[in-house]
Amino acid sequence: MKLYFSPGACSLSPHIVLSESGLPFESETVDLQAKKTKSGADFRQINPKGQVPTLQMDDGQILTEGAVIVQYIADRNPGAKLAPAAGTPERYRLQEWLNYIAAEIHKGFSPLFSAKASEEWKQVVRETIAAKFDFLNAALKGKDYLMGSFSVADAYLYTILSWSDFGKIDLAKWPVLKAYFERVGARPAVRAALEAEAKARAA
Ligand SMILES: N[C@@H](CCC(=O)N[C@@H](CS)C(=O)NCC(=O)O)C(=O)O
Repeated sequence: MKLYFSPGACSLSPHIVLSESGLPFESETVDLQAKKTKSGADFRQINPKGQVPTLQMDDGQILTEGAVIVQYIADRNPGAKLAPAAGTPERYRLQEWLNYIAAEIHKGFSPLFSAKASEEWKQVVRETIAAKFDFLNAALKGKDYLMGSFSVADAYLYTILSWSDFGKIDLAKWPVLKAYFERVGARPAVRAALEAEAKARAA
């Protein structure tokens, strides 16, 4: 498996999952502006969407869309228990979370990264995100992780929450969510992925 990633981007989610899985993998950074990989390849030839995360699977095929990539990785090592077995009701619960994180939270943040978005619009975006954080804060009450035990959905939500400071959203307003963010961030495999991305950023 090979992960194409950009340090700190949403590709951190599968990077965490690879780290949690204990599976061997390769990785390469992508310059998202230039659409070039670190080794100089034209990234659009690898993924015509020009987006990370992008995963080269064991059979050489390219897989895109973070919510799907993390499930592929989890299914490569069921023993790591990163996702319930396919076809079970619990797997649909996981997919319910992954789709919510992708469609509502992840893409909800996008305007906060846009140089073209006005400060007025960004404030509207922050209010929309705040309502979703109210929901997450309530949903996580009494739970360590979204599914009870750690799953790929936590890797994804952690990644998006890590953008809060940049987006000028103070997580302290949601104490349960903040404690959850710190809990996920303290996991050794998560720390390892963060360190690998910091090193890649510095290289
Ligand atoms: N639908 C994709 C979206 C991925 C995405 O938004 N990737 C961003 C980084 S977080 C990206 O590659 N942006 C560069 C671009 O869109 O040109 C997914 O869920 O994986």
